[in-house]
Amino acid sequence: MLGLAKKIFTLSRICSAMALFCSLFFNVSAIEVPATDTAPIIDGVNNEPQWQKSQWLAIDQVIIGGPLNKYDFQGRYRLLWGANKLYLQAEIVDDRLVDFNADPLDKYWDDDTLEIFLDEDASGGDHQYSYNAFAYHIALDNQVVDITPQRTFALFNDHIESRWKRDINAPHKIIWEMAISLYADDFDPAEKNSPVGLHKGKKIGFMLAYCDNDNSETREHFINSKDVTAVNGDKNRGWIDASVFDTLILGE
Ligand SMILES: [Ca+2]
Ligand SMILES: [Ca+2]
Ligand SMILES: [Ca+2]
Ligand SMILES: [Ca+2]
Repeated sequence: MLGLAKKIFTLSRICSAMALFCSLFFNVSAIEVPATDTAPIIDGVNNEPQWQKSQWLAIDQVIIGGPLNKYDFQGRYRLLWGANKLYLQAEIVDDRLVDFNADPLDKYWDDDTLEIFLDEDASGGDHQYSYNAFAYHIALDNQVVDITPQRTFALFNDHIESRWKRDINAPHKIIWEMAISLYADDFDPAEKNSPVGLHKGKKIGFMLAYCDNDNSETREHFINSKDVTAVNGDKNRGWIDASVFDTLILGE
């Protein structure tokens, strides 16, 4: 028994020493999310003091499209958690906001859309046609869409409360705020599902991206919070494989 404990201890020490190497080699990183006792108001206005607890993180990795200029797109985000919700505030600069496809279930990825990748138990793995993880697309009308196991598109509006507003001092800048409920991989739209409870130390798979279209039939850029290793030349892996997400750790 002692021998086994020692082996586990030794293994954990090796893993700790390897953590930096692993994080560099596999491009996996952990983000600590501060807790808040007071829920921010989801109104697209950045005036709650609790946001100051959280560091801004960049949305700056071009996954689809050519080089970006700063007028075309800039983005950053920060996170808080509390009361069994994950709170997201994103600051987006986009020269033209478009919603060409009015039907929220029609080619929603070709309109300006914030995309939240969430893997409630940080399991990683394939989630393209399962609820092992979600790839929520939040449209400019605040509707939330993902693909179902039946390979159809469906609304998940009760999973995410979302509001955005233009900054009156910088009209191309918007503040987008969300309160997100997390659902486990046993989610079943035919049943009544309860959101998962959150606690300090919980790990959650997460990434954030923006689909930017301004003038085109299909989106012009897809910009991610994380660089993703390409498979067969394709970096757009988040909607298929939760193993490419970052890991959130819920903190104090
Ligand atoms: Ca607010
Ligand atoms: Ca743009
Ligand atoms: Ca999962
Ligand atoms: Ca746009």
